Amino acid sequence: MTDLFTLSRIELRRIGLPLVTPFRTSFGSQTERDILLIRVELTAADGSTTEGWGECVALSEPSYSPEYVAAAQHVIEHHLAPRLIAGGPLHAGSVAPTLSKLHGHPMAKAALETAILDAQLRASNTTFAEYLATATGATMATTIPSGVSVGIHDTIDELLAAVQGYIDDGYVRIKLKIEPGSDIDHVGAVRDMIGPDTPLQVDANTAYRRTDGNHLRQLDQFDLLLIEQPLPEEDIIGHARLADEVDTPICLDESLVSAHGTADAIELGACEIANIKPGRVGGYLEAVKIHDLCVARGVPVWCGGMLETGIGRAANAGLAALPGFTLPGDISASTRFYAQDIVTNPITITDGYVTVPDTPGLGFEIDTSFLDSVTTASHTL
Ligand code: SMG
Ligand code: MG
Repeated sequence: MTDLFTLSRIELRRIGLPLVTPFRTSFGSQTERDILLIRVELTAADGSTTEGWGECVALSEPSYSPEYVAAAQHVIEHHLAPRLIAGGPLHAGSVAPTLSKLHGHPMAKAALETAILDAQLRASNTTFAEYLATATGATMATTIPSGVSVGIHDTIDELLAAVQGYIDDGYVRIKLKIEPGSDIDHVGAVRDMIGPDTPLQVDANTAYRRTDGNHLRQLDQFDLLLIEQPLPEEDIIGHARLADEVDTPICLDESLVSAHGTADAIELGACEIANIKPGRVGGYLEAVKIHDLCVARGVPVWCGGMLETGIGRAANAGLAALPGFTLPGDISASTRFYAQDIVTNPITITDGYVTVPDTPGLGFEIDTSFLDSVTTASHTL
């Protein structure tokens, strides 16, 4: 029986953080992040209050998915938060059911649920890993392998220099962003440079079409772990056909927005490996359901990234400590994207591994003065 809390305060904060280097994908280039953070205060039955934080992973434009940061803020202020408040006493597990009649907006919903989960765990002095172990019966890892996502570069020389830098940093798996025109040659050059033993995979962010099977089959020679989201997100049958045409396993990212849809994609043969991103699927609790169903079906999973700050990065590391996460995730050191993080205990890597946070809540501590210095707007409901 989970304790119930009153949602006594919700603060929406926008922050601006420059990226240490531009990050280019097939849908565009990011040079900075405009991020929405949610801070909640929960009041327990005994009157004590606890704060919690959640990060909304929506980008500033609807380019990765239909959500974007200003829309997420709007739907939280005008629809999600009012409905949660009207719903009465709550806990993290009641957020999704309460919001289920409101369609879409998984990243906005996830941000709210995450903040409530963080506060609830802090109130009971529980770590996220302890919570997940109790909820699933799983034995949690204490360290997880760290992969890095490398953007598209104009020239192969620039790409090789970037990859070499990440190899030097110790990353144990390289993911290359690809698009038509920056694919076969680029991947081949990287494979030649890093040798056969370093795990390598690619991510197209929907840049190809059903008719590209012959072209993508050229990637088979590079012994890749997977090809991530080659086709548009709604093209499940196309991914299933591609999985028959190409030897490299097909992994879905953008297409997977719920446990239900993931089960269907697996059944159709479209999803041989799953990228689990909590924001994309409506929160960490839905992400756990997807983990569990993939384990039951023998589908390997890994944790994706959305250039998170220390809030989302800590929570992702906790999630990826579940045993079904058998492939390295996009959980890199905070310094891969940011010169300074908004937490005092940013994620770092040691010998290619990230230590799973072990402090109560989702495992981060806010650096209040730095957070204030990068805050661009704040609004309390
Ligand atoms: O957080 O390390 C990270 C980024 C990982 O490549 C990454 N994310 O499609 O998987 C993906 C992308 C989505 C964001 S691109 C701006
Ligand atoms: Mg992806």
